Parts: sequence; structure tokens; C-alpha cells
Amino acid sequence: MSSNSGKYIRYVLFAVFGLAILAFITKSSLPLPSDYAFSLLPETQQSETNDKPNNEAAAIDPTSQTPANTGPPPLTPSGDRINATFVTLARNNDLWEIAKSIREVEDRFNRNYHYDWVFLNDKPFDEEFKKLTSVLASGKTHYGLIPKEHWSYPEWIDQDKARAVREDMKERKIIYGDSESYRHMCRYESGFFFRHELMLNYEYYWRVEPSIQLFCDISFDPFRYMMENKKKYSFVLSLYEYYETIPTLWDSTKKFMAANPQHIAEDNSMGFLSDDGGETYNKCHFWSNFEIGSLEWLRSDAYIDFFTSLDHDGGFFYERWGDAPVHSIAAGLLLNKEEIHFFNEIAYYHVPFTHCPTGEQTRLDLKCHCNPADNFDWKGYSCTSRYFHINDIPKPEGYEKETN
Ligand SMILES: Nc1nc2c(ncn2[C@@H]2O[C@H](COP(=O)(O)OP(=O)(O)OP(=O)(O)O)[C@@H](O)[C@H]2O)c(=O)[nH]1
Ligand SMILES: *[C@@H]1O[C@H](CO)[C@@H](O)[C@H](O)[C@H]1NC(C)=O
Ligand SMILES: [Mg+2]
Repeated sequence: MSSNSGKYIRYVLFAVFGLAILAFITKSSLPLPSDYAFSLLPETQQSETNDKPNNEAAAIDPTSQTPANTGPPPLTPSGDRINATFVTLARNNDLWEIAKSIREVEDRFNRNYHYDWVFLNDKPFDEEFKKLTSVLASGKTHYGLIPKEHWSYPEWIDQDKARAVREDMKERKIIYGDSESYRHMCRYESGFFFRHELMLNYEYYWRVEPSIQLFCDISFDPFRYMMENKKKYSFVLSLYEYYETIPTLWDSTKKFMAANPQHIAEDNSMGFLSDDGGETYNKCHFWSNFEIGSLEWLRSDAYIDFFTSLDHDGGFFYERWGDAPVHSIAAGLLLNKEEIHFFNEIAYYHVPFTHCPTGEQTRLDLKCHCNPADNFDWKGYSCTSRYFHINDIPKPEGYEKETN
């Protein structure tokens, strides 16, 4: 044995003795008053969390170390909110799925910002829906009924013809092809949600659908990013549309372009939408179940004229035009390229696709729990490479490694 072993034994005995005393104290001590446990929480969590905007409470010192087991680390302090809201179109029976989405948004971002949330529905929301969602959302919540004129057939639509199309699409097993309500939904999201009276109170929106997931902390304010960088539309996932749902959408688009050259942006993203200089549509679109965008842009003459022109052509009912290709074509043609933004940092899932940020350091910094192998961005059916290509910007760091 070495000469150190005696010392070593003394240390061990000392440690064992110390632990025994500690165990005794813990066991015999009186229950702690619950206030004591509460006082261990960081100050921000003591404030009335449901009660609405409180920027002082959200101003966490980002340099301070978070003690272990006292909750998630502080995110970037909020500062002032900009003029923006979350917006969700939902039915009463979407409650449990939208509840999950609200939790994701709140836990990853909005608990530090308290942005408002607008809920829209073609039927009145019931008390159960309002009760739970108003508690889950940390900002003010507003519930809007969609006016009949925005969720019904325009007079120029032949409803018999529309019905025949639905029956035909049902036989051809086209997804949602037989659904009438899905068509009203797509038309509403294409042309009306941004002009609902509740939405007139805001300049930017972030669309949230039921059952989505956010895998990373959002450590900055995407609304503010949009405003400060003059972005009008943003996305996290892009892909090709089912041709059967939009066979004449591009014909209608070309007709609009010819009649309204004044609305077409000079530095547009035609290269994202077409492989032959605008002759045909390549079916690329931004997936609109996630969107952060400018309401002022959607309310502009250019966008409204585009929607109105498409609406008169009837494809929302005679085909099954989705709001995703409609928004995407509008963004691609009416906006300059630099006004469309890709949010690599916002990790997102809506069945069946995942956007998991490219770049290991980004994922670690944001405490992401998505598997990078699930990232759809660089797979064959995504259009996101094309976005990088036409904008002539480098792919995020880590791209080479993660696509090999
Ligand atoms: N109020 C109302 N909301 C609807 C209706 N149909 C769909 N929605 C909402 O519109 C959005 C899009 O509908 P989804 O059913 O999610 O359509 P999708 O994303 O193409 O398809 P999924 O893969 O099923 O999610 C969601 O926020 C729905 O809650 C409807 O008839 N009434
Ligand atoms: C937010 O924007 C809307 C639409 O432009 C405007 O009517 C409203 O006054 C703005 N609200 C604030 C607080 O600036
Ligand atoms: Mg959905």
C-alpha cells in the first residue's frame, strides 16, 4: 500500500459520515412551506403568467447563469412587441389539437413576448374552446366569426358543376378532393383572413395550425426580424403541389400577369416557380400551414387584385386550389426576392414533414430535439434548394456534412 492510503481511508470515512448526517436532517426536517419552493423559481415565473403583457417581467438578464432545476434557461429579453398577432383558423372540435400547438408556441417563444392570438371560425366558438385557449395563450385572445360572404359560393360559381367536380375527385381519390368545407377553407385562407375585422388591428401575422410541433427554442422575435429586415413573407418548408388540384392555376396566373404588369415585381422569384421562364409552373410552393408574413402586403392592391382575378376564374371550386400555391405564387411574383425569408432557426413539424435546422451548432444552441435526419429541406421533394439557388445565397453551415 502507498503512503497515501491512510489519508484516503480517512476521507472516505469522513464522506460517509457526512452523508449519513445529511440523510438524517433531510428525513426529519419539517415539510417546507410551499412559499419556499416558490421563492426558488426565477422571478419571472412568480408573476401572474396569465395576465397579459408584462414586459418588465420578461426582461431577463441573459448573462446571468440559470441555477440547475429552476426551469428552462432565459430566452432573449422581449423589449417591446411589434404590431403583430398569431392567427388560427379552427373548428370547435379542433380544440385538443390546437391546444397542443399553443403550448408549443408558448413554451418555445411566446411566454416571453405575450403576442396576441386571433382565432377565426365559420361557426361561433363555444365556451369550452374559449376557456382553454385563453388560458394557454399568454397574450390577449380574440375570437372572430367569419362573415357569411367570406365562406360561401360567390354568385358566379355554378354549384352543380362544383359538385360534379367533387364527385369526380372522390373517385380519383384526390386528397380532400371531395370536401366542400376544405375548399371554403382554402379560399378563405387565400383571400379573406387578413381582412377579418380583428386582423385589421395588426401589421404582421403568424399562422398556427392544429397539431404542429416546434423543436427548438426561438431565441429571437421573428416578427421583429420581419419588420426590421423588410420581409413580407416567410417559410420553413417548401414542396411540390399535387398537379390534380391545380391544373389551370398557372393559366389563370399568366392571364393575371398579362393584364397587370404593374403588379409584377422587377426582381421577382419566377425561377422558384417555373423552370422555363414562366411558361409552365413547376408546382413549387411554400407550405402555408406555417407562415409569418405582412398583413399590409396581403391587403395591398397587388395581392387583392391577384386573389380577385383567381377567384373569378373559379378554380377554388372547379378544381381544388390550395392557399399554399396561391400565397406562394403571389409572393414569388408580386414581391422582390429579398422580401421572402427562410427561417432555418424555426424547427417545425406538421404531418408529414419536418424542418429541423441545418447546422449542429444551431441545433445545440437552441436546444433542439429534432433528428436532423428527418429534415426535409434537402430531400428530392423539397423546393428549398431552389430558393437558395435563385437567391444566390449559401446554404446554411453544415449543409455539406448533413447531405452526404
Ligand atoms: N373553422 C373551420 N376551420 C377549418 C375548417 N377546415 C379546416 N379548418 C382549419 O383550417 C386549417 C387547415 O385545415 P387542415 O385540416 O389542417 O388542412 P391541412 O393542413 O391541409 O391537412 P391536415 O394534414 O389534415 O392538417 C386548420 O387550422 C384547420 O383547423 C372548417 O371547415 N372550419
Ligand atoms: C397596428 O396596425 C394596424 C394596421 O395598420 C393599425 O390600425 C393599428 O393602429 C396599429 N396598432 C398600433 C398599436 O400601432
Ligand atoms: Mg393542417
